[in-house]
Amino acid sequence: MNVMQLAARKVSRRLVRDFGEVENLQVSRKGPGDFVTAADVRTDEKLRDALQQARPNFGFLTEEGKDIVGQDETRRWIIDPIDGTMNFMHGTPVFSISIALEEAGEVTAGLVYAPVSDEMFWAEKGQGAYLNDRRLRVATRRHMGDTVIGTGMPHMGSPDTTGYLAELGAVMAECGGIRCLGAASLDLAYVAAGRFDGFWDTGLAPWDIAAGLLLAREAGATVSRTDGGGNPLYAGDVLVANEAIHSRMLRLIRHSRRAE
Ligand code: 2AM
Ligand code: CA
Repeated sequence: MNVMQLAARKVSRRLVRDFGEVENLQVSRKGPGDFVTAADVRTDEKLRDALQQARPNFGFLTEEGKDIVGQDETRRWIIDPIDGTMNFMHGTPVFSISIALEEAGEVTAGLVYAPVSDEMFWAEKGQGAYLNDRRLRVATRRHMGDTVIGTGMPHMGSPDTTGYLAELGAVMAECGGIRCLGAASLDLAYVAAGRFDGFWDTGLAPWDIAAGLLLAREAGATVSRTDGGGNPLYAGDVLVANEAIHSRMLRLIRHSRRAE
């Protein structure tokens, strides 16, 4: 965790400066709705350098680079140098650096660092989740009407917008409010922190959610796929909330699909 936090803080100084000059950044398109900034690539490289120096044998799975198998084939870093790239490009200060450590196929440590607000969300398996020095717990609200629910909206080129709108309609009709941060890692961190009572999204990549899922679990959330099934990490669809809200949201999402 120390190694991970040092790496995140080290690269964040330049990243925040880049964010201040976002108009001057060279941007390139990376498929529909997805953009890569020069800062993204540079941050990825610098993060890998810092982590590799500290743990030379570990591999990598990162959004910007290719997969690298380490000498130690059982350990790898799962990295998103900027989660919330759209926000970053549009001058909205809601983005994060996400770093997770996967050991023998299981994520054992994760951090989500929002450099503009200087919020370091972190968790180690079995040790709880934290925001800076403060222990995190999921919110205890049990009634949908009291909840604020986070979600990720489909972007250009997403395959099933109609299905999503049915889910959104169903959840919207019962919850207190819907929020969309535009950075899945932070949505999950917000559930861990009790700021959101739940979150669901589909079509996510492992680097978007590896650290955030551990944060949510360690804060006491129920974590599943949106059909209620097992580990969302490589499936990319996720439903996270306290047990009561998770169960209600699962039913709402299932019903909306059947009604479609
Ligand atoms: P990114 O910012 O690293 O691309 C937005 O709801 C979430 O979905 C973010 O975590 C974002 O990660 C992720 N995402 C993945 N693919 C995307 C795409 N093609 N367009 C926008 N967001 C995408
Ligand atoms: Ca991402």
